Amino acid sequence: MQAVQPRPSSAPALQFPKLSALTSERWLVGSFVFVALLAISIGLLLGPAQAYRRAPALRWDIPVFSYYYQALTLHGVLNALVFTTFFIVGFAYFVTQRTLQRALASVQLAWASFVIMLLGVVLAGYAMLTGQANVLYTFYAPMLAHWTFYLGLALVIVGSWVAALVVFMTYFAWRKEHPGEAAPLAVFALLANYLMWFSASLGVAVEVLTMLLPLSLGIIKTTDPQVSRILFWFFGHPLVYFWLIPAYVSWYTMLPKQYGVKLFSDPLARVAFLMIMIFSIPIGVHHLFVDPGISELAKAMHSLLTFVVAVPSLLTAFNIGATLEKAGRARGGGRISWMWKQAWGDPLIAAQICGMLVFAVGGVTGMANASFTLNNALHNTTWVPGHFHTTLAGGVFMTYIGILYWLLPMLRGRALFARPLATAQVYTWFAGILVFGMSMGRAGLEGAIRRTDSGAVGAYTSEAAAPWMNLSAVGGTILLISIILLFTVILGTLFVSKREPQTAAPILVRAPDESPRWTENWNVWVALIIITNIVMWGPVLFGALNWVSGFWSTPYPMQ
Ligand code: HAS
Repeated sequence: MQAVQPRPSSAPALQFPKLSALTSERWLVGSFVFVALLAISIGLLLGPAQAYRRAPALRWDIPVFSYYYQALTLHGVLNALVFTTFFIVGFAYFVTQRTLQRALASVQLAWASFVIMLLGVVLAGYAMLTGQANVLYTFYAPMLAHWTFYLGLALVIVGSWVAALVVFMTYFAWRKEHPGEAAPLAVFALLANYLMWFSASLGVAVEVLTMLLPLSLGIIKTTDPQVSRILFWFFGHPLVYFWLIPAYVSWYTMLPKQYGVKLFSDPLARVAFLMIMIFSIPIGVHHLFVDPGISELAKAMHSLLTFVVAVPSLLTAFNIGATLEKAGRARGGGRISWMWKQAWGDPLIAAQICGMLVFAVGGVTGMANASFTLNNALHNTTWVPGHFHTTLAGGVFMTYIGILYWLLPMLRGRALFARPLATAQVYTWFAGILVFGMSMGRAGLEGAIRRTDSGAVGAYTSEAAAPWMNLSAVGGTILLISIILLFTVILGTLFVSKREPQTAAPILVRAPDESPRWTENWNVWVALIIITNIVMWGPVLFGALNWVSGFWSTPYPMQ
């Protein structure tokens, strides 16, 4: 195992080397990352606790959060909503400044986004910790939470919109001064991500503001769970690509820089990001395949487009695979041996490559979900958590770990603490998430139902599923070890390791000459997003509305 030696940077570290800009960057990005880490310090630990709770051989109750659904809600919301959003917004600010080589267009607005999001987390956290929001991270009706939960999450989203505005403003200011130049790939990808995120989150905003919040405040007494689910999944699927794109930014623009090689194809990468942006929203009915109120035609169309949205990931596998081949060959590898000539001993790189390998497993399970017929057997089984632990907690989170391992030292001006420990952390996560994800998947094939308190005393787990649920607890234990290592490395980097001022971030700064400018026709993309979603979602929503008793309500009474 050989670590990659830092290479001299061809681009200057930062064109605005004013101390004030760097200091404000450290505080701003550091604050986002801090809240993100705080969220996962609770959220991650609840993961193994869930695995123990559901393993028939253990049936161990979580001592603090005795109610299964409270712990599951905290686990999902803190990891999948709070950690991700804070991490992505902070990362996007950092990448925008560094690649465009200019300060953010409005530091005040950037701080406003932080304050709004933080207020949101406090409100939602209050509801979850006091057991008044046991509605899971997919919080549609008919389950109902305390109003602070909905208001809190709405504020997190509004804060992220403000953050998107800041990034767009910074890009437009840069664009004025660089009319003929393609935007750096990392910023291009983040703009696509924010555009998709803004469009998608309109669905959940409508759901929260017109249904869940008024309901929880007692302003309305009935609602329509089917419409609520439709509006949620308009947002819920693109949400997963909101998590994925920053990981792809790392693979496309940081990994090549860390290796000192050129990305195989910049134009192909841009096409992949555009495809994700356009096709990630009009496919969300694949979460509703078993819902009776939606037409077969809509289900078939959304199933078809779900396969289309896998194409940019296949393009990514090709593009990044070819880039890794270059890197492996540069390290002495041959036609096949480039694969094991990767920098397996470097935690920053190993985290990303191991993430890709787990993601490939998760991708295949996603394709199985997308099949209308297979989905009937897989939906609501533990196969689905198996899928998203290999995509989100595997591919995406492992890449975020790789990012954290260079970002934290830079923000703190200290070296990464105990590199061998960091490398061990990467491999324990890799092993743990594979064992956990695959055993959950297999238990699902044996009929284990997700989101049931199957660990409760007296609960029944089928004999066929039990060994796999027990194995998932073994995965959870390996992950627990990895979590302890992760926080040891993080705390050591923040407070213990030696001071080592760093300013050069491993990001490709300039777009290569072959970068196409047409990919930045944002008006065209916005028009396409609107048209595809009217065509794909319009009939679904129209068909679900209750034309007799009022659009947003059914005679379904809510407590
Ligand atoms: Fe998914 C449910 C379909 C991707 C997350 N998904 C979920 C849920 C979550 C989630 C959280 O069609 C559960 C929601 C809930 O709680 O109910 N998903 C897909 C499909 C894809 C997909 C087709 N999902 C993701 C990603 C996620 C994520 C990404 C998070 C980040 N998913 C579904 C469906 C459901 C679903 C249904 C509903 C299930 C149900 O019934 O409830 C695709 O986008 C996946 C494409 C990916 C690939 C893999 C490409 C491989 C790459 C790595 C290459 C490796 C290299 C390394 C280069 C085709 C890019 C080489 C290295 C060497 C050294 C050689």
